[in-house]
Amino acid sequence: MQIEVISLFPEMFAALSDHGVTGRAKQRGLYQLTLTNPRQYTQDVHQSVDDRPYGGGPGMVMLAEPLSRAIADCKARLQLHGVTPKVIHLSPRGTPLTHEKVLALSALPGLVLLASRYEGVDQRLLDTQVDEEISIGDYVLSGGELPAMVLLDAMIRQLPGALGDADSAQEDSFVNGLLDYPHYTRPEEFAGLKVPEVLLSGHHEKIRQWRLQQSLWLTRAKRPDLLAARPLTKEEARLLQDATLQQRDV
Ligand code: 9D3
Repeated sequence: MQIEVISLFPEMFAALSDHGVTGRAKQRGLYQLTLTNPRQYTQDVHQSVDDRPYGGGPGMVMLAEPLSRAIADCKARLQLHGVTPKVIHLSPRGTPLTHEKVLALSALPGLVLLASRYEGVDQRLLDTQVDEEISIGDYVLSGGELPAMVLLDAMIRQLPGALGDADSAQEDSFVNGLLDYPHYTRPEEFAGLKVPEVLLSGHHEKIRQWRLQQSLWLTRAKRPDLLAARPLTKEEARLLQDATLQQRDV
C-alpha cells in the first residue's frame, strides 16, 4: 500500500514509521509512506500556507493553492503505480472513524491523507480536491496529524503480515463486537490479588468460556451500546445469564 500524507509537520510521522508494529510493517515493505509539506508548494517569498479569513473572525485559513499543488503531485505519484487514489481530509466535521471503515481503507492500494492546521481549509479546496472527511471523535485537537496517524496505525495493523499470528488482527476487540477480557501474567499473587483459578487449571474449554463470559460482562457494564448492536449466541446468552446470577464483580 502506497500512502501519501500532506502535512506542515511531516516530522511528526516518525512516531508512526519508526516504532513498533507500524515501524516493522514499513521495514517489511508492507506499506510505503511519502510525506509532502505544502510549504514546498508556495510561490511567495514568505512561503505562506495560510491567510486571514474573508468575512473576518479569529484564526487563519489554509490557502487552497499550495494544498492543491501538493495533492496533484501526490496523485501523480500514485498514478505512476496505476493507482487512482481517494483524497481524505482529517477533519472535526468528518464521519466518525469505525473499525469497518479502517478495514475498507486498509484494502486499498493507495491513499492521499490531508492533515490540516489552523481554523480550517479554504472550502473551495475541499469542494474540488477532497473525496471524504474523517473525524476520530468529538474532542478538539490542534491539527490533523495525530488523527492521520491514528487512522494509519489502525489500517497498517490490518495489512497481511503486520502482526505475528500470536496477536492476529482477528483476535482484536471490536472484531467480535465485544470488549477484551482481563489478562494476567506472573506473579500468581500481586497486591493481595490472586490470578483467577480457572486460568491456572490448564482446562482450555473452561478458560475459553470464562474469557467469553468476562468479555460479555464487561461489555454490558461499560459499553451496552456494543451489546445492543449485535445478537447474542445461545452460549453467550447463557454465560451472561450465569454471570448475572452469580453477580460477578468487574
Ligand atoms: C472553532 C471550530 N473548530 C472546529 C471544532 C476549529 C478547529 C479546531 C481544531 C479546526 C480544526 C482543528 C484541528 N483538528 C483536526 O484537524 C482534526 C480532528 C479533531 O480536532 N478532533 C477529532 N478528529 C479530528 S480529525 C482532524
